[in-house]
Amino acid sequence: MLPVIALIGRPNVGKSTLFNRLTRSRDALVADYPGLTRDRNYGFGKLGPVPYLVIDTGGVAGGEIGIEERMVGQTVRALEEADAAIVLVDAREGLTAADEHVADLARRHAKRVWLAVNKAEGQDAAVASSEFHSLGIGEPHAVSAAHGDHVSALIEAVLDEFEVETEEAEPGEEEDEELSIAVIGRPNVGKSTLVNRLLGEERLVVFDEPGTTRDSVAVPFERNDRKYVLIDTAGIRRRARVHEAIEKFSIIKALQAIEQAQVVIAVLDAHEGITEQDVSLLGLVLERGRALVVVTNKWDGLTAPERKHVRDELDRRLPFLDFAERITISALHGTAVGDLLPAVERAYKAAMRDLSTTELTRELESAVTAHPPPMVRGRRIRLRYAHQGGRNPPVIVIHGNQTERVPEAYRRYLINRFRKVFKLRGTPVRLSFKTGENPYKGRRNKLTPRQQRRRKRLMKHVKK
Ligand SMILES: Nc1nc2c(ncn2[C@@H]2O[C@H](COP(=O)(O)OP(=O)(O)OP(=O)(O)O)[C@@H](O)[C@H]2O)c(=O)[nH]1
Ligand SMILES: [Mg+2]
Repeated sequence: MLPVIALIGRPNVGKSTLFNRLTRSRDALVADYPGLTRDRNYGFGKLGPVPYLVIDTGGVAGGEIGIEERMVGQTVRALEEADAAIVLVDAREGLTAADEHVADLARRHAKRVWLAVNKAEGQDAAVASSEFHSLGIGEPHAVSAAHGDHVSALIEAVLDEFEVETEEAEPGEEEDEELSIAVIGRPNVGKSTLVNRLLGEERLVVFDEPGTTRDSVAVPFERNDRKYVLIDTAGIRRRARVHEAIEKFSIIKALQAIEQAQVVIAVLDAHEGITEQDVSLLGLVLERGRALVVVTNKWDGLTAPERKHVRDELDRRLPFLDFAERITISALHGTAVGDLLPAVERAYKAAMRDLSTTELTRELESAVTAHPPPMVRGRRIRLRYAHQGGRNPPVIVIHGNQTERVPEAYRRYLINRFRKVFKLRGTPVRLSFKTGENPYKGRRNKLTPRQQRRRKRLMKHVKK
């Protein structure tokens, strides 16, 4: 389980700015796809050694009723789902009554509280912090969310007591180990019915316990001599009870399940269509780099034009998921449910594929020959060689010059080439660019044309 951090504070103190900073590190490897929303309230993050989840909340002003009440409600829920809260205040505006109100909420509902004095760039930390001691929620940490000052130190302090999860361990790497699958989706899309179908009746009685708000249920099972673990976020219940159960939907629970799983089955509802919540949850699967199978449930009883409409919607709303296999099913009748595990296996196999440096570099060269990267500031971006930097999801490391300037569209072009050639269907693919050390960096303007030619020759030498 990842530690969960909630960001709370009155309006405009910089919660969303801090959220972006705390979640960006992981996004850096993820291409910007059209349709992939980044303005959301939940995110994966990893700024230091410990990965975590962050919740952004709306501002709590204190006083007025109406919107304010809803905000407080949301904030309290976030605090209850979180392991720790960071209360943000504004160094420029100083202490306000609303800050007292927020501190009070934190005291009452948060498990652990940290105090961040934001917008403190260019100020003496002790001076910026001094008046906030009186909030009585601990030592103030002067930070600048916008500039990133002291944000790492703050987050490391917050996470200090949580275990370091060794992310690179890649559980289930050996063939005979179990494959863990998370089933995620909005309430009432049919997750529990599907899980029941996958597991078979006999298993269900044993796991007839509704999950708590935070915990998902992990159920081991075997199919065709292969061991699986199903991580169910809805709480697995006996068939008869599936319909009575009012599911308590928690994005945090879904994110924890995504984190734990090797492959995600995302369930959509053909009758309801695709909602904002579906889009943002699926975006998070992509950002976390999980292999994915997209399942559209309740396919029974739809007319041909309705089916076409749903397919078109999928294309239109989820273009960033075109890498994933799509399967239409009826969990209720069991139609096509048997296609799921084979698709999960294909996705996992793609996610775990070994890519050779020779083949990657050859493909990079042919991609560059077909479409050279653009010129930037009069110099062409050079991409020289590629090798694999990780699995599940596959990371392809590309070395060259000016690589930090490779445009998004070009990154997507490369990803699509690699995806096609190496058959990486079902898994996100990440590119990581490395610019070679240039010993003349920063001195370019001082060189005469002759020196520049000499430098070029030297650089060739350095590369070998
Ligand atoms: N100077 C400075 N400005 C900042 C800093 N952090 C955030 N801001 C600015 O403060 C304003 C509000 O930032 P947001 O991150 O939207 O604040 P918020 O707390 O999410 O606001 P609500 O969601 O409306 O409650 C924006 O104009 C930010 O650019 C900082 O560290 N320094
Ligand atoms: Mg905000």
